[in-house]
Amino acid sequence: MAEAGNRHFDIIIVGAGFAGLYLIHKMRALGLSVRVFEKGDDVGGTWYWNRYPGARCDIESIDYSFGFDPELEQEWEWSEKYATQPEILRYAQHVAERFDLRRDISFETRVEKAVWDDETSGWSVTTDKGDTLTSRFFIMATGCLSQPKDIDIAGIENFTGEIYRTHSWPHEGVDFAGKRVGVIGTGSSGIQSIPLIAEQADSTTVFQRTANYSIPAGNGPIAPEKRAVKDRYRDYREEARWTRGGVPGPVAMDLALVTSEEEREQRYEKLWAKGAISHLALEFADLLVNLEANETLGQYARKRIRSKIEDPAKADILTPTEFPICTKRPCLDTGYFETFNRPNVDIVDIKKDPIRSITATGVATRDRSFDFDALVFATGFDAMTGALLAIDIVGRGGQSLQDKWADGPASYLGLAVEGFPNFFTITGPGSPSVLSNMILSIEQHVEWIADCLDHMRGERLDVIEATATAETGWVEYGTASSDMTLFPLAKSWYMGANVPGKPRVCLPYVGGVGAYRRACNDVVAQDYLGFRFDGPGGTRCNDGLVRRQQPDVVALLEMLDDLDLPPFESMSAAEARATSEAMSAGNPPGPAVGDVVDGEYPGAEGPLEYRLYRPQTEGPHPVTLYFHGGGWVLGDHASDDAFCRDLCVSADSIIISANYRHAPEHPFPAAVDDGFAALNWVAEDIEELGGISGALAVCGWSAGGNIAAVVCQLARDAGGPDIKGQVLITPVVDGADDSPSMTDNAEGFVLTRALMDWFWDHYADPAVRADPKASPLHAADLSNLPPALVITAEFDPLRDQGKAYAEALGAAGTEARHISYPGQIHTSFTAVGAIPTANDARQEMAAALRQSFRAMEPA
Ligand code: NA7
Repeated sequence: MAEAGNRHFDIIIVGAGFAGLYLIHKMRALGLSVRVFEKGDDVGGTWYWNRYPGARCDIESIDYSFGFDPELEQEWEWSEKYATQPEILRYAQHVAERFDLRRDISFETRVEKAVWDDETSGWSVTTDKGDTLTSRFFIMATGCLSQPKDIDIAGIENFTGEIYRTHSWPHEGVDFAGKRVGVIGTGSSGIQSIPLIAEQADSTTVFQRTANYSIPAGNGPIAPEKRAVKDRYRDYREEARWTRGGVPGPVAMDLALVTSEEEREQRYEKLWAKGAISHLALEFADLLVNLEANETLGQYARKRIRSKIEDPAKADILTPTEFPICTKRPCLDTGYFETFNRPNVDIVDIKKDPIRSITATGVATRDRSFDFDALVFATGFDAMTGALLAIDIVGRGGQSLQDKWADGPASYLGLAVEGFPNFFTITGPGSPSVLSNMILSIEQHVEWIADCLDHMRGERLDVIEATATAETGWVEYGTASSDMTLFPLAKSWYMGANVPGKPRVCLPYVGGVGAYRRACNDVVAQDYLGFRFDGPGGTRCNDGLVRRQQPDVVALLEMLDDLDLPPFESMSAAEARATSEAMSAGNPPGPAVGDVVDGEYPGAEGPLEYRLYRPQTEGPHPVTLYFHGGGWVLGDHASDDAFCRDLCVSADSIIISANYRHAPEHPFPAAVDDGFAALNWVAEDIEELGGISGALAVCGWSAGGNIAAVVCQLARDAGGPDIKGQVLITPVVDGADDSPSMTDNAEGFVLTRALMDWFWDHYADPAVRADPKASPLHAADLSNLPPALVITAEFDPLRDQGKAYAEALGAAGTEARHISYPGQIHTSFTAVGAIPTANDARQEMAAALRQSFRAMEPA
């Protein structure tokens, strides 16, 4: 090897793309010795290999560039909005020269194997040159889209013409003039190269399996406002670090589904004019989570695509329909669809007329045969895991990474793998990687690793390894995050679906770079939570999960944290009501129901409002009387609107949300008296309300759960009305609760202990809190009550009292079921749309109500 005899390094790195380059720079700054192995003969990684015509970045260059060095970012001038491959390669070369990085790189050298050695606490790394070197740390900077997918089309060896692959294009370029060219693949690489190939070639035939969404790049000189970013680059980069995709820009909180068609159209027009994909899916908050919302953008995109293609038959083939927009990487193009208006350019739909094989002279489909002088394959990559698994990496106890990942990649934060000590992956699976501005994500990983190694040195620790608990927790968190989105609906390389036999899991973390960075920082702040260290400084491990709540709950808590609102308990009741109303104003709407009627019912001491939700199905229906949450102080009959709609649809029941008098103006027992009055009114008028006589259940959330539980007891004691079932959602049932859940969740999560105390102080004097009408858990008799479903949340101060109530009901002979939902908080269940991970719980509630009503049907 070139580097005079040194065979041991602190760090061995694979890959001299942007990740490898920055790693050298950072590791050197720590005084560590580094060796990079790179199979190409120069730096640049993906930008070294992908030299096909039209290759460009699809993130604007002002963003897609290093932010670690203020001088570098000022001295480099990008010539266009989206730089071409040669320009980006020149940039990588400039970085290598500026920081004198090449001297630590062995080019044209492929790493074949790396084995962890427990004896020496280090890695032994073998290259294709037959060298074996050792290092303490081994870092994969191999890129996410660097391992080409095998060509899975029969007969390629028969073709006698020229064969080109976009990912390893000849450095000298290709002249297609006078040639008949066939192109297979219409992802980014195909969509970028086809217009330029078609400009030269005699004829171009494109074989398309799946039509793709693409928007016009509108490339050209950098817009003045974007260029002005250089004047505030430091702040701009910092802003980028906390975004979704690593590019600053507006992030809408509003929803496509509640925006008028005209406004949506205008906003989509602007998006198209901007020619950027970084914020496409962020235009509305529901585009990536709701199919119907997504379809509004999909429809718009299809309209724009069709409008460019003259031949309706070609337009039919080229218009994408098979997956929700943005669940496969959307493309940016320059004249792609217009290219098909050339008479010598054709498109073949190989879903309808599949390729049988490559022949000596071209391509044979089921129905036709085509002759070509050249074939171009733009068939993509074995994304994210391909390059990692292409090297035989063997960890502790002889376990290979291939074996460990046989069912899909398991990684802690996409950075480290349990069983593989002192091993890091830059932008590995489980990190935002390909869903982000890659350079920004690379920088974050490199900096995290550098800080970690510095920490280890300071603490005299030699070995770091992710724990199984932390890794499993992160993988589950990643899956829960992607399951909330539409990504799993597409057969995309994000999901591993492009490579036959590859496990189908969402490879990148979908929560965005800001949320991800917060998680990485939280790991460090908690003494490297989930990592085990070993060395002269001792053995240590703070094991645990960095994210214990469900991803949507985490997002909500982080959003509330950012709002930095004063706590409710520091406000007057009026201020708290106003704040609560303002906060729920932008809540996602619930589903459509058949009818919504507002009216008044006779409360205990005068008329009170109610809102009735009627299903779309034909009536009459069973009726569920619902009591809203809000600690007896906040909310009203309309405040849980989305939840009531949802319950109405899924339980196929009329929901009557009855208001009750609130504290402190009307303290205990006003609310429960009104609740009981509402029950009597509904029972009496049930048929006029469109209900089925006798088919009556109650449901309530939080303080409303308290009211629902109490009215069941009052009805039993009064000899009626008859209630068929009760669904109690995180109910308040004990005014004297001091259980572990009260203490564990005292400081969080939305409902704190202090807030619960504040509610009680407004509602009921301590002297009366033990009254079963205030604390139904304290009733002397809990028998003969309606069958109950009690829903509790893991991170709720009220968790243990809800559980205690279900147990006490059961012990007294009342049919009672309790379900505790992991990772949920007090407010999860009624937050329809905002907390999709509580959908299962909502389905359980609806099923319980349906069961209560079914129980009354004759067998
Ligand atoms: P992509 O986006 O994976 O595109 C590959 C294309 O090749 C896509 O249209 C595939 O169709 C098609 N393909 C793959 N295998 C076959 C076979 N066997 N027969 C026919 N067609 C096939 O890769 P790119 O290189 O374009 O882009 C990768 C990323 O690089 C891109 O997202 C940017 O981030 C940069 P399919 O859609 O699977 O039906």
